[in-house]
Amino acid sequence: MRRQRVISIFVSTIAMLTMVAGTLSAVEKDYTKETPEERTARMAWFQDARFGMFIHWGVYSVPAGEWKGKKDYGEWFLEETKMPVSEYEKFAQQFDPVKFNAKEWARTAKNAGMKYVVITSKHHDGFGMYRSGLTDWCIARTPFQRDPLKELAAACKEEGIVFCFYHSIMDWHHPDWGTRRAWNDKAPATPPNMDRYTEYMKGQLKELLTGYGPIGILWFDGEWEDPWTHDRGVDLYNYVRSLQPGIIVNNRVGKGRAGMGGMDKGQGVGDYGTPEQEIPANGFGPGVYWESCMTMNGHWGYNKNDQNWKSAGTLIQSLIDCASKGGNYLLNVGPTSEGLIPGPSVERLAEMGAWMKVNSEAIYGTTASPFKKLAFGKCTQKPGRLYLHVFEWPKDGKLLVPVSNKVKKAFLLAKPVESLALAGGEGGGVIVSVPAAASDPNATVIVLEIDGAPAVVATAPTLKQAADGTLSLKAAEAEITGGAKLETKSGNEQNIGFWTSPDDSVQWAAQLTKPGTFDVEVNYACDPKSGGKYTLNAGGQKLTVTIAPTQSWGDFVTSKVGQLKLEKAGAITLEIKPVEKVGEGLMNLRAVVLKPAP
Ligand code: FHN
Repeated sequence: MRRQRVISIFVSTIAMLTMVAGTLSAVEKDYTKETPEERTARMAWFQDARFGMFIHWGVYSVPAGEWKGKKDYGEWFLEETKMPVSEYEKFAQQFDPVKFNAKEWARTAKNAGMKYVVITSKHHDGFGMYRSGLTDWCIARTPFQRDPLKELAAACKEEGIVFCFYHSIMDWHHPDWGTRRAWNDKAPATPPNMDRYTEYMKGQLKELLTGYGPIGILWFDGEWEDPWTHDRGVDLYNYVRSLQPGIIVNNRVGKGRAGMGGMDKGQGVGDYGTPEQEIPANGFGPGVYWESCMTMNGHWGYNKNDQNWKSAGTLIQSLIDCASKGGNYLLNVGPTSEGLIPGPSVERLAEMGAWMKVNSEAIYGTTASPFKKLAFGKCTQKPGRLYLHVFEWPKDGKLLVPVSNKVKKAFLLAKPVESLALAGGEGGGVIVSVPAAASDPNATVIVLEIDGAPAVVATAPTLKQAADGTLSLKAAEAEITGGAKLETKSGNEQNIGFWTSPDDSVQWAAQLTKPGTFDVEVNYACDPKSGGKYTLNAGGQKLTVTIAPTQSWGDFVTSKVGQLKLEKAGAITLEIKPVEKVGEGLMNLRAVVLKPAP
């Protein structure tokens, strides 16, 4: 008997020492040092998923964006009203989402074709959207005596959706956050203490990462203020990974993010880039992970007056655009204080789901397009298959695809049994004969089954002069190099913006059949405090243009900037390059038009 007791004490001691050693090594391990193979394996589900739901939900949904006559608030309500924190806290007593139905939310995401959900566990206002044991500034202070994150975690699990948290590093409510707000009347007289704050934040993250099951992504935000440092970011990255080693952490855990462009400016920490409210002009090649997060209207948090909803077509084409560049699309909903996802959001998600029901094969598990630019739309690919997402349906029923591969079969993804006729394109490429009308006005997918890796060929430019000799070059038809970006504004008008560096440039490749002398007109907008100079080059000639600012970034005018003598027919490239920038950026460019000079 005595011998058995000794053995069982010995075994349990070994077990306890192993567990402690394991925990210590987990906390001390530098997870940033994983092998490329380990990283690829950990990122695999994210790379394949391509499409997620962002949820910004908090007590800021009680005022619903409106306060004392102003109607443009969202989740930054406390910061923008600068109301005393003690006043803001009263919204918690009014937050009672009696209509919240986690299963409904999870089904809405699933039916839209979304593979993961990222919900705010804590936004900048510091309010915990779960029952925290570390503060009563959380759901426990509301009449809603349940835990919405626990319910949503369970519902997502049931629907096979990866559950993820958004957690703000910056905390306007906590007295120890380094940049304390003057209106934080609940803070003590003692100065903030970032070490104490970091321990508090780690404590809440431990609650979230040990109490809500496997978490796919820790989506940090609010890293930009000075009290947060790169070193704190590395430490937090390792802490989070020590709790769930397989978790993915975005690049806002540290200080490496290059503004709203979202990508790492070098030596950052975190697993992927986070462009916000924009889609990069080009992808970043294999092994560089990124995800564009965007709103459906103009707000992240619920704003009852904001009815400026993007169309379902715009949302579908944004998803395709991200996938065609090897990135993910994280599309936001801002639920009400009653616990409902706004109707217009639900409608658009249902339309996206109907498109995904037919075409998800062309999104999930695909990699970036082999083409720099396609005149008719975008492309995604899998080994042996090109998925052509056609936005502009060819009027002549002929789709020119610039590949020289042997095409074994071409078909509409919506009608895989009907093969489409193929022919060789003049000057290379393959011509696919397509039905008279697109089967989906938002985007119709044509599949090319090809032998081997895509062999891209240069083909004759598709931009051509009109019958009167006018050559119109639109923003969406440009090939963009550097950080400049194509933006879709309300009314689906598109312009190229974010020209902030000399490396940013745009080019149009066009076919000139009617040479001559042309007046060059530019349709652009430029904030009064911005602008600068650019060169416009074509046919060996160069115009240097000084920008005359307009009323605002949204005030577009057409200005004649000079003349070009293009005396040779054939392919031409027109390029615009910044020479010097004043203020925020060069301009928002909608179009360049070459009109035959009188
Ligand atoms: O300040 C936040 C904002 O409220 C929102 O959460 C977005 C979404 O990513 N991120 C920050 C702004 O860049």
